[in-house]
Formats: sequence, structure tokens, C-alpha cells
Amino acid sequence: ELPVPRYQVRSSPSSWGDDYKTCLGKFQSPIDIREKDVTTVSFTQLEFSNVNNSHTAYMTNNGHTVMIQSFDPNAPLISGGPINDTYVFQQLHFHWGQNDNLGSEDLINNHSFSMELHAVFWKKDYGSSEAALKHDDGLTVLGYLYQATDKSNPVFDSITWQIPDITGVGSNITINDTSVLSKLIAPDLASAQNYFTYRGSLTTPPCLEIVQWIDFVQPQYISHEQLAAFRIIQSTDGTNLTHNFRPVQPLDGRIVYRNNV
Ligand code: SG4
Ligand code: ZN
Repeated sequence: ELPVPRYQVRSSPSSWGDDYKTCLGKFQSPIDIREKDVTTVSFTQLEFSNVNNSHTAYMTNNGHTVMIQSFDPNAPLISGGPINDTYVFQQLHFHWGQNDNLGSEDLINNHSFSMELHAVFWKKDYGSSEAALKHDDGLTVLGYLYQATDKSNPVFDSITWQIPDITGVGSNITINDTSVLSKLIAPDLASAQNYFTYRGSLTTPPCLEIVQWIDFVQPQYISHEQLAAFRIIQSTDGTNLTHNFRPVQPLDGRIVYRNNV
């Protein structure tokens, strides 16, 4: 079991390092991606498989985010691009803010987006997501930025109306749309190759430095109302989870790459 992050004042991200020294390391996430400082590289094609199959997906309030999982043996897979091996989908979850002007974890040119989706994949060779956590190339996380707008995004039709059913910590439901994973994580072919990538960490304690981050450049959209639905869930300490993003961490000389498209 991983420790539960708290975003309230009393155990805010700035004090995670007191108990988890790794959170003070030199490969921490999130970061501010400055476009003028990125290095352009031609990666091989980033490939998705099993992603468009139908998947029974479950949505859980784990006390620190809304998380969507599938226990399907034919889980989505990724390979290629900046990663050398096959990585298996484990779960996706969201980070949001107190208002629509902030909420994303990674920033682009110091700009915050309103929400960020993380799709977490573990390296297949390591046999399980738990075992993968012990290796410095254990995880790849795909990051999708969302900007709040007036227009609602049909991808969230099967999600936001059910969030009131999972306000309690630990509650979960089955999502009534077996293509929800595909809609959330399979970007169209052109956008799929347009990404930033860098070496970083989990953005919650224990902040393990085991993640190849792949952040898609093209932002997605979500309506103000759809986004507001996320802020009603309860957090572990009983208050509303109004925000759950970690502030940006020092780059410490790391290079951020951009795929040449
Ligand atoms: C969220 O709290 C997820 O619920 C956690 O997933 C996740 O930890 C954590 O964020 C950190 O992931 O992509 N933001 S992140 O760096 O995936 C892991 C679970 O607790 C290990 C399963
Ligand atoms: Zn995350």
C-alpha cells in the first residue's frame, strides 16, 4: 500500500520530503516544460494496442483522486517512442484544482491547464505493477492536459454523472461504457506522436523516480460543469478534495525532449 498524499495545509506537498526523502530528489515530477529549452529528437512511432477493444472499467474514489481501472487480461499496451519495451495499462486518474485556472501538474511555458489525466503503464517484463515499482524504468505515464471551456466533452458523459455515487472514500462503480478507456487514452494518430518526454517521478509519496513521462502537446477540453463534478468527492480526511495537484519541481539539469513530427 502506498501512503496517502494530502494536499491540505497541514501535510502539504512541501512537507512530503520530511517522511519521504525521495520527494526531495533530482528527478522529481511535475515540471514546467519551457518550449524554448526542449531538445527535438526523432523517436520511432509510439504504438498503442488493445486500446480500442471493449473494456469493462471501474471507477473508484481512492481518497486522493478519481481512478479508473480495468482488470481485463487484454489490457491496453504501449511501446515505441521513447520507451524500449512493452508497458501494460494499470489505471488512469485525474488531477484538478480549486478553480479552472489551475489543476494540471506539468505546466507548459509556466501555463497551468485546468485538469490533467495520467494513464499509468508498467513494464511487462517485470510481471506486475507492484514489481515494476522496484525498477528505475518501471513505469511510463501518459499525460493529457485539459482546458476548461463552455462546451461539454462527450467522453465524460459516462463519468461525471456517476461521480456523486463515489463521493465516499473507497466507493466504486462500474462505468456504463466499455469504450471509455479507448476514448480517454487513445489519442488520434497525429496527436499521438506529438509529445514532450522526460525522466521523472511519481507525483505523490513515495515520489519514486521510475517514470518515463510522455505528455501530449495537444490539449483536450472539458466543460466547467464537468470539471466541477470532480471537486465534490471526499478526501481521506473527510473534507472535499477540491484540489490534488503537486506544484512543479526543479528540473535540475534534466533535458526535456520533444518528438519531431
Ligand atoms: C494517484 O494518487 C493514483 O491514484 C496512484 O495510483 C498513483 O500511484 C499516484 O497518483 C502517482 O501517480 O501518475 N500522479 S502519478 O505519478 O500509480 C501509482 C495508485 O495508488 C503508483 C494505484
Ligand atoms: Zn497522477
